[in-house]
Amino acid sequence: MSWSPDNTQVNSWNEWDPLKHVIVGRADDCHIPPEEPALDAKVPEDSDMRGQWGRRPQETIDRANELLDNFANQLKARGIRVDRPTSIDHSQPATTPDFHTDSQFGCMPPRDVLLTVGSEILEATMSYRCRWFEYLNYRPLMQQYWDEDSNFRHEAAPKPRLTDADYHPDYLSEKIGVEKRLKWAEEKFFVTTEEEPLFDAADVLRFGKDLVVQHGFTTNQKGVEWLRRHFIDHRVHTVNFPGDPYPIHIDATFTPLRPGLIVNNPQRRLPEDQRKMFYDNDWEIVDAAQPAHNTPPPLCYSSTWLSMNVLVLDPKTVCVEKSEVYQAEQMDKLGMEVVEVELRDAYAFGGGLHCCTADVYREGTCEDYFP
Ligand code: ABU
Repeated sequence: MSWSPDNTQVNSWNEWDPLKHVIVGRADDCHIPPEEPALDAKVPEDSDMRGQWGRRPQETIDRANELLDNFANQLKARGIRVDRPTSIDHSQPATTPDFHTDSQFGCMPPRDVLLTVGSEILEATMSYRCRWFEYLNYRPLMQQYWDEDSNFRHEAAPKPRLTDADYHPDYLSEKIGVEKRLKWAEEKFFVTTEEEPLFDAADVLRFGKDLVVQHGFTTNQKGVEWLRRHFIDHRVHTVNFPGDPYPIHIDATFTPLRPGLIVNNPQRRLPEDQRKMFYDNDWEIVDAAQPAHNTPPPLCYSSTWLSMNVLVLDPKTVCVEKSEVYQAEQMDKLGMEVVEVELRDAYAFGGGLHCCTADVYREGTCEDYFP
């Protein structure tokens, strides 16, 4: 069956094949959650977010939604079907028999929660307590896809317990310092323990038959092992980026643009021994351009490297945030047509252009790029 915007089909095997159907997040009712171990470990020590929590100011929610709506319309104008989540009430506490936190997070960014591999969409375990119920924002869409596509596989990884045993207490100190954080990252000592499998979907990059997974704050080794046992027809590779003192999510660090070409954050270079599979198969890994900004926008969890958090529409076309002029220039030199998208005022809601989307359908099949 060929693709039609009216028939849901779930199919996406990599980060670059022609995009036809995507989910774009919403900023609705987004909260800065109260302190909790894994979240605190990610908030930079000098951040304006330390000690703050509660619903984000309405004018910032409205502005972020304006930008997300515009992005959705840009994609629709290119013939791409865009679906949006249904916001739950994020002011509600998240309580299970094992933990309690006073509020939730939001329905941005979907990339953290939903991992599409072929005809499957897998809900990640997540590792923040405030994000435990986040999948509920996407359940109306999952139900719709289930009803419309008889091949769709809706899967959910085992919900973690997220007791205190999931977090290293060393990371709970107020002042750790970047030097110690970098040493810990080098030693692969992260905030999450190996108590149970944990992963965020945004730690996974899809290269057809190969899945490349970052081990860091949000994904532990058991999480990678769970993915390996789940995707039995895939090869699952663990990667680390020791230059990152706050390692969550791979998509501001390692960005494939098309078969054979990856852009890598120059402060978070993939170690030489982990490059072998790429070099053995004639892939090029180039340093990303510098971000255009020295600091993230206010109340933002992410780093300035959202500059390279781009959405590839097809192997020749990429969406780049409008103010990220150096990244756009580099993409142009790498032979990509650049689509400018204004999103910086939505960064604080959970990320950039890759983060704020989740694939539903890309043309193409499962290829072996690393035979
Ligand atoms: N969600 C991607 C954020 C990564 C970073 O802060 O660099």
